[in-house]
Amino acid sequence: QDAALQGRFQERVDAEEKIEPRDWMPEGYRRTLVRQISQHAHSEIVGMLPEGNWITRAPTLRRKVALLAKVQDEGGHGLYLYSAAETLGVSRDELVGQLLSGKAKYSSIFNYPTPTWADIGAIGWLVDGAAIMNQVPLCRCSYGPYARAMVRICREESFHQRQGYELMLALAQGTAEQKRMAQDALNRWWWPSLMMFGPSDDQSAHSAQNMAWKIKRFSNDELRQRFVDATVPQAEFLGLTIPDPELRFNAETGHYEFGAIDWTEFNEILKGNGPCNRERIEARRKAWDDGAWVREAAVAHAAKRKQRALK
Ligand code: FAQ
Repeated sequence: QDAALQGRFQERVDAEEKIEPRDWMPEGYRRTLVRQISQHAHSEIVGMLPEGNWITRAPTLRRKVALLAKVQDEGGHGLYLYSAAETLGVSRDELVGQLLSGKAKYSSIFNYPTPTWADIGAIGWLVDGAAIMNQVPLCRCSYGPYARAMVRICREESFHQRQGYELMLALAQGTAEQKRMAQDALNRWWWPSLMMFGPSDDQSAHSAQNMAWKIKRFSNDELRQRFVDATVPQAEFLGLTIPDPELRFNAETGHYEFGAIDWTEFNEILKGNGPCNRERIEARRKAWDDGAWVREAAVAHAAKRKQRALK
């Protein structure tokens, strides 16, 4: 019977029908989605920290308002994504518990520091740029609640990316010192941004099954290549240099070829040994502890309302 259900499920996926929370689904499909959606949600929430570092120090009111709105959007993305994960039968408390205990992963990129204002530009341009490349295909993910959440998220990410590029443009066209800051930020964020797409295809444990289930539509390497092809001309327009001596355009393939990624750095970050891993988790634990009174008050308020309704 299970084989028949599996067959019917795969037919629906192949026919591009959306799978909804109450539909039958293989246990592996459910587990994979919980893993990916919750990691994605954690990334949004932890991703608020590197930029949050600059809200109080943004150079103008206009920049401050834009950054505040962007970081707030990221909190919102985290919440839609936790809600999408909850439709698969896990609770938000369980997922947050996995983040705080160090069991759950979040994107490697958020373990790097943001020492200068130019980092805010580089994050918007490169990190949101990479996020969009990876996430636009997720709007067609076979799981309905995740696909629908991604539509709104991608629209907002697109604004975030422009915010970052415009900031980089202002720096690149500014004083020599500002241009130097922009180049320094590009030097530090380029390779980590390429790592965001995940391990190379021959090392990617989940890709083949995820693509058969139409959770992923393109492989990690395909998306990484698209990102490089889109971003190199943007760097040229800024008058900045991509920190890769092996980068060159191949006129025959129409793609940029790039140097080898340092996977040791990536693996160390995944093991918790990146420059900011400990700081990020500590910040989230503190936020959880400091928010205890809000959760208690919300529960007490809900209980009171229920009591009143019974009277
Ligand atoms: N960091 O077999 P695969 C954002 C793990 S954007 C850490 O290839 P899969 C917006 C992977 O989980 C960032 N871990 O896995 C923003 C797996 O480990 P596991 C978040 C990584 O799932 C911008 C193992 O390596 N975006 O937040 C990373 O098929 C600015 C093997 O990998 C998403 O999460 C990594 N970079 O493909 C916010 C998008 N890459 O679970 C604030 C949704 C791989 O077996 C500011 N996710 N791993 O222990 C995806 O598309 C996929 O999950 C991939 C990985 C592509 C990330």
